[in-house]
Amino acid sequence: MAIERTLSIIKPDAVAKNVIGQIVARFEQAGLKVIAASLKQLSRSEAERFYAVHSERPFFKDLVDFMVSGPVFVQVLEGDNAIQKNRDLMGATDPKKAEAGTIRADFAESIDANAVHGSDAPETAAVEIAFFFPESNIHSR
Ligand code: RTP
Ligand code: MG
Repeated sequence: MAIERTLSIIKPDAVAKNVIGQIVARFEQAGLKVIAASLKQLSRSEAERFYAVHSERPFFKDLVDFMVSGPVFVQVLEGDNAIQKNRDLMGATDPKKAEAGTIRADFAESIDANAVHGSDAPETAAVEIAFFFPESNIHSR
């Protein structure tokens, strides 16, 4: 299996619930390593650019409002098959549909406040990682 990098965001709802550590522990238990991390308040412009792919969707304004509602914990995760592994740990976008034992099933309230973001493909992972972290702030180990 290929060693990959993916971008993870612990969203404002989960940061407010004080479960950063519980979520990071799931990544670590699954063999993913945190190789960059930052607690960060996104500006509106940053949230809009990060989710630009959704700019024409009806939920875009709610999504941006939510993403700037408090600090987020942004990380680069590295490991075998990291992109899919992270998506599997997260569970479905709508926590009501997320499998038991996934992060969204256990910590998310709604499709808007759904605890975590994870890159969905190698191309988006590369763009999303570069959006937040210069290579000099990433420490592979
Ligand atoms: P994410 O990008 O945050 O990791 O989530 P995802 O891939 O599972 O879902 P995506 O389709 O990329 O949607 C991005 C975020 O927009 C919100 N959303 N709301 N109300 C709705 O129908 C709706 N659909 C999506 C969610 O917060 C989702 O995480
Ligand atoms: Mg997505």
